[in-house]
Amino acid sequence: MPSMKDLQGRDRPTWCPGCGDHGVLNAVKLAMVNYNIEPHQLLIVTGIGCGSKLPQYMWVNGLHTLHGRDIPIATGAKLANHKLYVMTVSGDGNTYGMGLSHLLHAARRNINITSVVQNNQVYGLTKGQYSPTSEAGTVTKTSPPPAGAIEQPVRPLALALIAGATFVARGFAKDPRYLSDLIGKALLHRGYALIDVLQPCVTFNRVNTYDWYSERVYKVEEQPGGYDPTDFAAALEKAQEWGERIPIGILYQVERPTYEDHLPAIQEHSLVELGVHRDMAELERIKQEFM
Ligand SMILES: Cc1ncc(C[n+]2csc(CCOP(=O)(O)OP(=O)(O)O)c2C)c(N)n1
Ligand code: SF4
Ligand SMILES: [Mg+2]
Repeated sequence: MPSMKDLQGRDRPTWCPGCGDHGVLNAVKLAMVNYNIEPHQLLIVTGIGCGSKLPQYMWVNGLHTLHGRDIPIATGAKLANHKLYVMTVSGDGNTYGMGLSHLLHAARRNINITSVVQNNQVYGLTKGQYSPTSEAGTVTKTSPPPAGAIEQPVRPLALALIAGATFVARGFAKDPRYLSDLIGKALLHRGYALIDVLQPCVTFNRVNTYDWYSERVYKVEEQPGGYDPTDFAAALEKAQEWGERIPIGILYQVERPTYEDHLPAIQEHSLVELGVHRDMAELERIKQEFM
């Protein structure tokens, strides 16, 4: 079992003091400790943004890729070595803007990867423009007053559910222990898992602060009468609840065959175990067939 010290990165985070990303980093490490996931067993693929720098600040396999393209690259990595835990970690702009179509296809395929999304409702790295999850009316440099943002926000958990995700959850960066449990369970889950994380950006989002979220969040499993995470209709209702009350926890979890389950070529071995094809004469013969 790795310790928190084993997972310590060489670089110190450059995030602003108080940024919710510090809590997410802690939660990822805690999940690895508590769920016994060694650094060599996990690949974290990220896009571009403040949150996407996360694997640089810990000891793990990390692949920092292109804006919005972390999910297809994670999909390729998973198919090449389906014995690896593969997780994407990126912001709301990256994942629910440019990367949204990839999320929907990963969900319908039920590829066995996990996406953790640091949702701070702004583009943090590029200095605070409004993002796909900014509420209508949000005033930023790119959504000026009096109207502010004129679009309705994306409701990512509802979209993931409709698209076919088999694990849909929300965490809060202020509670890394609770979030780590969601991450650990998502990694062990067989199928596509989305965890939306309420992640305050203390520099550019002065509305959705730690206090703003703390006054609203509640854990679904603690609500009167309990909660059944296999009930799709209930999950869809919770996924759209936003404003006065914001649910966190596992909103939905069911079993369905994964994308990899349907691929005969990787049932016995992962592709990386098969090695490089070295029969040059055979390769030449195949080439000639296409000449
Ligand atoms: C193709 C492309 N378009 C735009 C950008 C500029 N860009 C870099 S980060 C970013 C938004 C980041 O926002 P988010 O994903 O929410 O991450 P945060 O910084 O808030 O963690 C944008 C638009 C880019 N790097 N590449
Ligand atoms: S700009 Fe916002 S999201 Fe980026 S490091 Fe600072 S507080 Fe965090
Ligand atoms: Mg963001």
